[in-house]
Amino acid sequence: MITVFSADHEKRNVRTELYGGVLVPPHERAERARIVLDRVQEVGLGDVVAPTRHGLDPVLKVHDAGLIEFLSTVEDEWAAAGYEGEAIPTCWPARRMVDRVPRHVDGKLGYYAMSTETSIGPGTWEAAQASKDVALTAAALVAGGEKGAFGLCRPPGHHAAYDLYGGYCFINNAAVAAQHLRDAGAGRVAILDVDFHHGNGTQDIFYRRGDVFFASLHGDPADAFPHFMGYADEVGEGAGEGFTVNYPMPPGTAYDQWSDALADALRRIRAFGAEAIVVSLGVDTFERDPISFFKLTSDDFRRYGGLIGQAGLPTLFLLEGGYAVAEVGINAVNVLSGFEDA
Ligand code: 5XA
Ligand code: ZN
Repeated sequence: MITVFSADHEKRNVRTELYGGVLVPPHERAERARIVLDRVQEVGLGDVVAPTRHGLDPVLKVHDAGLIEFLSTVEDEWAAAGYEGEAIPTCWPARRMVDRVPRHVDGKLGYYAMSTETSIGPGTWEAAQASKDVALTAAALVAGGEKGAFGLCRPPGHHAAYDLYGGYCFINNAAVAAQHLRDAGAGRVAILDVDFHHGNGTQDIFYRRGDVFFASLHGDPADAFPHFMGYADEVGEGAGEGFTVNYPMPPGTAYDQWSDALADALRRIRAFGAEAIVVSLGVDTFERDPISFFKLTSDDFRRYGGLIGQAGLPTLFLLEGGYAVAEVGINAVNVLSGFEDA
């Protein structure tokens, strides 16, 4: 399987994450991508290639132009405001307030952010663009006939909604890639989100569409980020009704229960008639992940890669979360190896 990777992910190198009321070094850090790449090479998964540049047109097919303009200017606006630290929102358009984009950068941050852990610093926007180029280049490989491809994306994407960033995400790589597969001729595309956290951004983007099916297996939002989306009764709306399926699961969930949900999601994807699958591959379902509460083992990742492979569809894997740094490479590549061996 070919891996697409860009060293430009290193340009996102923020120092802070607001976590537990303290500014800590980010869980989502460059070391993660280096370790996954090392593991890809160690097991000889296949060639590693650089992405080609795709510009912003594919991004604007699934995101609000206002969000993209904000992301492309916020680093300069924050510096011009004279602040010492990294850009973190402090104020939101909460219930009964006004839906209007403010002039000041503090207001814009609150308008476009869904959460506060995602500090922005110099190089964040460049890294986010490189990450979507990784996703698009890998999507083009699948559209061109590869059975599988791996986009080693960093920063991740699945929390980025039509007009929101957060949860370490800026551009929704899976959404951009799924749209690319549609535009390249796939009539129906499925997105399978196996990250521990609900893919609220991806759900938001496709919620009213019947051509892209979205399935997400995740920690119950009553107990887990993103808290305000991902319940089982969210099933899509209008033309999209019936094309979103959520599998929220409780603390302590292990492979038996989790893989039952995966089998059901794959059954639904087959029934939908998907011609390709985009997998939002977060490995923060791992038993020792520091910010999650599922109990998958490293062997379980290989097992479920095999289940995805048995679906027999062209499949694009895009890296999302996973913060047990010592095992992030083993776990992500176990999924890919399991898929290849199916
Ligand atoms: O998949 N999403 C993540 O891993 C980010 C979670 C951020 C929690 N504050
Ligand atoms: Zn996650």
